[in-house]
Amino acid sequence: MAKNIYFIGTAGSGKSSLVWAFKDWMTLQGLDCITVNLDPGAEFIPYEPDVDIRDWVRVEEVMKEYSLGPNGAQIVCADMMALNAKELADVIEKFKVPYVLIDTPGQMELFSFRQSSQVIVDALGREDSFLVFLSDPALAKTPNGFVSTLMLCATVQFRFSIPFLNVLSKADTLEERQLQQLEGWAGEPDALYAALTEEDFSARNVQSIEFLRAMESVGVYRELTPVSSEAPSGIEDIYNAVQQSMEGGEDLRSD
Ligand SMILES: Nc1nc2c(ncn2[C@@H]2O[C@H](COP(=O)(O)OP(=O)(O)O)[C@@H](O)[C@H]2O)c(=O)[nH]1
Ligand SMILES: [Mg+2]
Repeated sequence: MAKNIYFIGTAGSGKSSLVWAFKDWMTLQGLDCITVNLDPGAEFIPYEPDVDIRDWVRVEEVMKEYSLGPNGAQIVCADMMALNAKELADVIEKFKVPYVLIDTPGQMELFSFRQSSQVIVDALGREDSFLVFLSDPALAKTPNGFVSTLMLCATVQFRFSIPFLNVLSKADTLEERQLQQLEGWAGEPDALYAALTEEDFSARNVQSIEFLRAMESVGVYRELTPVSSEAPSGIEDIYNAVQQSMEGGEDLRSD
């Protein structure tokens, strides 16, 4: 069975770039994979997807056909994808590759909060799925934003209940000092509590601390893996996490 790796994150967090960089890395390692675009509204994709949902569903066409604006059409498209789930699974199956890299819609909620994504995950094989959640440094670099991105990640994890890795995308855009600070917050809740208190003493942050404590106690608080599609860096860490989630973590590379 192929391993399906989903890349999920807020708009512009770097999903498509990471799919491209991951594919590139896999190819260099001699690992066979295909890329799947699940964004029916994608205008530019930095790689040539092997399987493209736009062959079945396109936002511009739905806008014309149903006289809808872009937002309404995106939602209709997200729901229409479920109708093509079986066919999509059949097409992917034919490639007979061990890894399927799946790029999801730009707007995270279209994939995370619509029922159709569950239909797709099931059709492609839930048991063999892995989720890479991208935290955007633009949001994650302040203590309050960091908590927000952890909550988004927790929400996605809660929706899908499949093994996942929380990555900090575009790590190359951060200075070493900032990167270390973020890694500190991720690895050490007390450092984040302290940063939140330092950031501001308002009720808003007291609430963030309470949220964080709750997340810590349910085990959502996990490490954050810095990656960059530009550098590139951290890609192997994603691969290792995927391997570990599979039985025995067997490495398919030739040596
Ligand atoms: N510096 C830097 N920029 C990145 C990286 N990944 C993505 N970007 C840029 O961020 C923007 C959004 O990336 P994209 O992959 O389209 O995000 P998506 O909406 O999540 O698919 C683009 O302008 C990318 O060039 C990265 O690792 N480093
Ligand atoms: Mg994209």
